[in-house]
Amino acid sequence: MIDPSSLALLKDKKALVTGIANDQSIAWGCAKAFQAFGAELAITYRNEKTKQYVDPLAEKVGATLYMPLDVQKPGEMEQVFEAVDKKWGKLDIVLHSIAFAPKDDLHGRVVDCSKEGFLLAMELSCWSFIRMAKLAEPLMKDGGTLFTMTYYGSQMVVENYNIMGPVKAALESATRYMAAELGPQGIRVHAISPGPLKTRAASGISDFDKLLQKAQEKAPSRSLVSIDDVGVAVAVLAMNGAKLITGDTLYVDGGYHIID
Ligand code: 0WD
Repeated sequence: MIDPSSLALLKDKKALVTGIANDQSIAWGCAKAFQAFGAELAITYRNEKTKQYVDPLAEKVGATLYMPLDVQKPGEMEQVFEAVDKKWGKLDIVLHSIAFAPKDDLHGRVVDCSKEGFLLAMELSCWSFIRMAKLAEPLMKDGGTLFTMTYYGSQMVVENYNIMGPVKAALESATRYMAAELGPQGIRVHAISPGPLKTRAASGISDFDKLLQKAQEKAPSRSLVSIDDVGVAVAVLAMNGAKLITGDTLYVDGGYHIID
């Protein structure tokens, strides 16, 4: 018989999960999987408005730390990492699942985007991951794993993805550089590229239903991905057994990206 505790492959690991907006969020799928494999969780919510949707979720997974984090607010990220340090004195896993672009810039051509919109999208969706890695580094004393969420629109021109394409391309490149820089300390850095999922963030993209339909028809699996599919894949990569995988963009898309 299998001893269930032998399956707790993230036992004793401390994980910080950011970017849960509600129970549809990709970050929620990851939090559930981390917890199922035995990790202890710190969870952040964006602000008082979104807190009500995240409260029951943080409770469900028994989050030890529960704090606000708006990556645009100066000092708030530092406070989160200080609290983690105080509580645990170490950190094993960080999940960055945050993206933002102003509506006008997201809905227009890349050629037309404003400087302010471009810089804000880059700051919140890309630089915030770099900053998170910087703050996590001293806490990842036994090595660790940093994750961010990206999308295929970084590699190919996906209709309506617009300005987020170049932003995600920068995020994937930052992932490679940080993986090279932090690798000697046993810190791995992954960009996860899920297929389209109907979340709050996705509702900002025009004709998203068309994207879902195309994904289902074209992917070799002929199925859409769920947040649980993404969560389990991410959790597996956080396990010690995956210690030599780093720096890649890993697709959880039913194989969509290999098909012409
Ligand atoms: O199809 C999709 N949904 C895909 C999403 C496919 C591939 C990748 N992704 C990416 C997104 O680009 C993003 O990086 O996954 C990540 C998570 O997105 P999600 O799970 O699809 O969307 P959602 O549930 O809306 O979570 C994104 C959250 C925000 O939600 P709200 O609605 O509260 O803005 O990103 C967070 C926030 O929780 N967020 C921020 N968190 C802290 N500070 C900030 C911020 N300034 N801005 C957004």
